[in-house]
Order: sequence, then structure tokens, then C-alpha cells
Amino acid sequence: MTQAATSLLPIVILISGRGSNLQSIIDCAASGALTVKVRAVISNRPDATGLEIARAAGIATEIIDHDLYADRQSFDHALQARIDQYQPGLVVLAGFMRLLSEDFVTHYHGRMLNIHPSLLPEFPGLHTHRRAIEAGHREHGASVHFVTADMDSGPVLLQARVPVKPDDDPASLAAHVLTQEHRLYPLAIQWFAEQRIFLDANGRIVFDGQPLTHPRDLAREQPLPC
Ligand code: NHR
Ligand code: GAR
Repeated sequence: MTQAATSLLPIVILISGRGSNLQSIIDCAASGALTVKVRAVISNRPDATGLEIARAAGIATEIIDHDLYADRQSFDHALQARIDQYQPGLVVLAGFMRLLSEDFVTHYHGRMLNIHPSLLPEFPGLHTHRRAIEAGHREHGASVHFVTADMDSGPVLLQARVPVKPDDDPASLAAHVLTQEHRLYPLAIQWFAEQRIFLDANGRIVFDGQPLTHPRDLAREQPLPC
């Protein structure tokens, strides 16, 4: 070997659909700049196209179809058992569209991240792009946060801002935000992999040894891993 072996953080990625964020993580890891090993990709939807992306990359895939479970709790139990078989150091929600129970979230406290397509705390929940346009906002974006029991309310570590143009519709705005998401999420995951960022005992973010009082802004971060 010409290079010292780097230890790779094992991660499991949860998806529900297209998987473009999954693709950006796979690509960044393949370049060597993101020091993670994607052990598995798990979808709650059998038809998620992101499963094809994972298979093409030689990553183990699992389907846990929420329609086959009687209630949220039994779905969450099955999902947790499957995730834990892979012993991930981090669980990554990448377009995962099912709300998760408090027990599930507590189990992964401090080791589960989500990317959400708004500048949290603005617009938690669904249809964020349409809501940002309807509210007349001039600025929109995406946030990476630690997952807590309250939907889209966990501490935010990193955001990317996107201007809302007068002629934007929800689809064009979503596309602009998504381009930023693909840079945002690998950076946040790399910070976690390097242990530059973690939750303290009070559930607050520590970044480079200091309490993080405001989310970091992608535009100011140099260099980016990918
Ligand atoms: N679970 C908890 N407890 N906390 C969070 O912060 C979570 C979470 C599960 C998913 C992602 C989130 C987002 O980025 C996320 C964060 C789905 C819904 C939702 O309402 C809301 C937020 C998010 C994901 N889902 C519907 C449900 O009944 C189903 C919608 C559908 O299937 O299309 O679960 O926005
Ligand atoms: C992304 O924009 C992500 O932020 C958003 O869904 C899209 C998934 O795209 N997530 C949510 O809305 C979570 N509720 P992808 O499957 O191509 O990564």
C-alpha cells in the first residue's frame, strides 16, 4: 500500500424515492474524500429508484415496505432491527418520507442525520418549495440536522441558501435547492466522520470543540470534500 489505510465510518442510508442524494454520497465516498463505507441502503418503498443506484454501486439493499406492517411501531421495530444488523456509526436519511417514532429516534440519538429542503426552522414538513414561494420568500434552501422526535426540529448543523427568483415555480426551485443538497450532505457527513461535529449531553451541537450557536453556511465552507 502506498497510502496509510483510513478508517471508514460505516453508515446505513434510508431512502424512499429517487436517491439523488444517495448518489452524491456514493460518488463522494468513491472519490476517497468522504471517509464512509455505505453498508446498506434501506427503502420503505419497493419501487424507489434509488435502490437501483445502490445496486449499481454494489451496495446491499433492503426493502421494508411500510404497507406490510400493521402500525408505525411494528414498522419501526423491523426497520431498527434491519439497520442494526449493519452496525452503522451513523444513519443517514436521504429523502426518507416516513415519520419515525420517539423510541426509534432515541435509539439513534446523536447518530442520525436528515437533509430537509428548507431553511429550518422555516417550513418543516412537506411541500416546502411551494410554501416558500407562496409565502413570498426571497431566499430558500436546505438544512442538515440531527434527527429528534419532533419532526424537522432537531439541531441544524449546516445550511445552503438559494435565491428565489420571480419566475421560479416549485419544480425549478426544488431543482436549484437539490443541486446544493448534493454538496451540503457529503460535507456534513464528513464532519461527523471526522468527529468534528457531535451532540453533547444536553443535545446541543459541538463543532470543532465549541458550541455551535448558528448553523454553518455552505457558501463559507472551504474546501468542500467533493
Ligand atoms: N422522524 C422524526 N421523528 N423526526 C424527524 O425529524 C424526521 C422523522 C422522519 C423523517 C424527514 C422529514 C423531512 O425531511 C424525517 C424527519 C416525512 C414526513 C411525513 O409527514 C415529514 C417529515 C419528513 C419526512 N411523512 C408522511 C407520514 O405520514 C408520509 C408522506 C409520504 O409518504 O409521502 O409519515 O421533511
Ligand atoms: C430531497 O430534496 C430531500 O431534501 C427531500 O426529498 C428529496 C429527495 O431527493 N427530503 C424530504 O422532503 C424529506 N421529507 P432524492 O431522493 O433525489 O435524494
